[in-house]
Amino acid sequence: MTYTEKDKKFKRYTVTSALPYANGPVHIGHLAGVYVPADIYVRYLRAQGEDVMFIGGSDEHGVPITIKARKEGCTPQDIVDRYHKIIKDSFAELGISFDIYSRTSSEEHHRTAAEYFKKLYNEGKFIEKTSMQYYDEEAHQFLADRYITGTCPHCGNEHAYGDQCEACGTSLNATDLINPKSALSGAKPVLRETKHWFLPLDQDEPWLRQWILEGHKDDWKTNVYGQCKSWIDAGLQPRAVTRDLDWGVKVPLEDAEGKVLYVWFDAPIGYISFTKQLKGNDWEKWWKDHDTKLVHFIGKDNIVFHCIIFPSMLHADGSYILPDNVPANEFLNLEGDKISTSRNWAVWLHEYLRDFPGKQDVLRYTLCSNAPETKDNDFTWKDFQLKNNSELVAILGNFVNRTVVLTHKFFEGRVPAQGKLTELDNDVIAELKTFPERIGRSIETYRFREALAEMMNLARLGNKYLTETEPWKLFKTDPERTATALNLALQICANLAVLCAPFLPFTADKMHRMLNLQALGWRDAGRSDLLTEGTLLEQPELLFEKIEDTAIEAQVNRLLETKKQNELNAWQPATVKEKVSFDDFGKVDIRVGTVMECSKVPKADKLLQFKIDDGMGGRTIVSGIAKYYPEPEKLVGKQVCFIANFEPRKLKGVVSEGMILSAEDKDGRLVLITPSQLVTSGVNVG
Ligand code: B3M
Ligand code: ZN
Repeated sequence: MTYTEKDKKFKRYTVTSALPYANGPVHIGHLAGVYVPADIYVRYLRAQGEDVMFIGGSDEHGVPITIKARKEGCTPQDIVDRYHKIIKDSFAELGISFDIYSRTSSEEHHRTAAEYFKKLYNEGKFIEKTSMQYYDEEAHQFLADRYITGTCPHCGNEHAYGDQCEACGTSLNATDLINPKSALSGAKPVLRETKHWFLPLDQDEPWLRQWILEGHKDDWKTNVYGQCKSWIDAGLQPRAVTRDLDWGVKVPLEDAEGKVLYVWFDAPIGYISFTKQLKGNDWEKWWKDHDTKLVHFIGKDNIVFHCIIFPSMLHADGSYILPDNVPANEFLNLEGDKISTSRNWAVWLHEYLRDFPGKQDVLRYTLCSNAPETKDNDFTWKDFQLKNNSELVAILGNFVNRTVVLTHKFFEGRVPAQGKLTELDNDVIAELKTFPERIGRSIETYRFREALAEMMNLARLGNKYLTETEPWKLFKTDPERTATALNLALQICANLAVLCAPFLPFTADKMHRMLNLQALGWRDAGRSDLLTEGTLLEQPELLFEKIEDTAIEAQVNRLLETKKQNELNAWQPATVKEKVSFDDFGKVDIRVGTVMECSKVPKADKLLQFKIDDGMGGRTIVSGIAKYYPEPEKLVGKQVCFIANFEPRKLKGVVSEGMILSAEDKDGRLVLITPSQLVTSGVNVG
């Protein structure tokens, strides 16, 4: 029995988390937005004794996967096999407690998705339409979704995709793009006729309006509700659910050669097909019984698919329940910049687990306490370190450690007796009682940051109680009072072991072991007799360790390196300057000279001073290339090009009579321009 149900008591919960595309590993943005909150939610419900099905899996279709395979010269199956394993293993290691983590390339999924389509087709739920689609005549292929790029008609972004502009978030049709270009060959695509099946979303508008805009005004998050409202108000359009591609679930019709289901049609059916894959399970009760509460955890870019398109598919079938809530989060940025797989600007889960072994809960804690619940948020490594050192170590770890250490010191590790209670004790006991409901209410309303903060407040209460009772000072004079104080402190520890479990499951396990605590439910929490007198505790074990600056610097340096690399990759030749006439060009007198002497200009680290044989008695030229030629004497005898009629200038006290030409490479390095064969000093260049 949970705390916030108004009129309806559900018998069970089906909780889904967005299926990550298996074209890359999972990063902290995915975790903070979807998997950490979903896992907290289901762990909490299980602790409440609820019947829960937590579904996850890899989304293994869609154009990004085939594009990646093409780039790497392997098959799409190779790509999804590789990333499905990395994703699945890293989720398991982080303690994301799926009941099943499957994949959309599985046979059961293909069968389920094809049958789903076939049923709607047979019942006449689709419109069949022949339309003009972009086709690449060089690659002999239709260009669905990301196979086509161009300029976004809404914001002018030149790299928008055929299905979406990532700069402004608008979802697009390929034919909306200005200057469309094939991502396969770069060619300008042509329009060709092709037949597809469309879900007539325009006909769904009345019930969607009623169900979402009237029915969920108060319980759906404002960002989710707002997006739905603007979609519906803008007028829904029929949406194609098939594509001309060869990677995906084949369209189960005879006249559909070379066509597959649109990835956003098949992927959400994955939630259903994965439920079916759990053996010995009556899958239908999780999807068709109105006493089941369906909740989808997703990121904000998936809202329309989970609130409008998938519900329309479920509604078209007619036998399914609809989601009760879709608590979508905003985005998490990394060190002030948008997380990006292609720019490698991310903290990858599998790399975190490698670099910080045993610290799963630190990441879970940081991501939850900073989750982008109502607005985009930023992850920084400094903040990660701070949250660990001054919250987990200093508040929660410190309280539990002090309590267990003192119990060992004064009572041989056995839970001491609770004697006469003081007013302070009674206040603490009364306050303790309020935590399970407060935390539970926040979780049930998808306010996970608030819930986590409340849990930490209980640890703060524990620390305050220890500070006020000072059991370490009391033992000599008042062993009985010491016993009571430590007993109560231990009861707070036991409560923390239960209440921190949804957020910090590894820490909760450690605490259960250390306190010799049997498995307890959420409803047991709040009590001050969870540990019985005389129970022998295990040796104290530190719950968290300080994270040193060096570990943080290593991560920050890796990101700086990535940034540098990205800048190099993004390099493009400068735009060509305005045209000049032959006569104008002729005004610049460029010549070849031979280096006679070369040395650093004293007190100017950037400058080299050249003595050049210019065939006219020699001249001095100063050039700002010292950084790139650390041994200037080695330039003697080399030939360089210089501007002979450059206005003389004084640089650091030396008069420079010309300018030596060099090329600036993309990393900013300057390289001298030199003739390919020796020529006479002083000849013209032109
Ligand atoms: N794979 C999109 C995404 O990762 C997609 C989610 C599918 S959920 C059915 O953003
Ligand atoms: Zn745009």
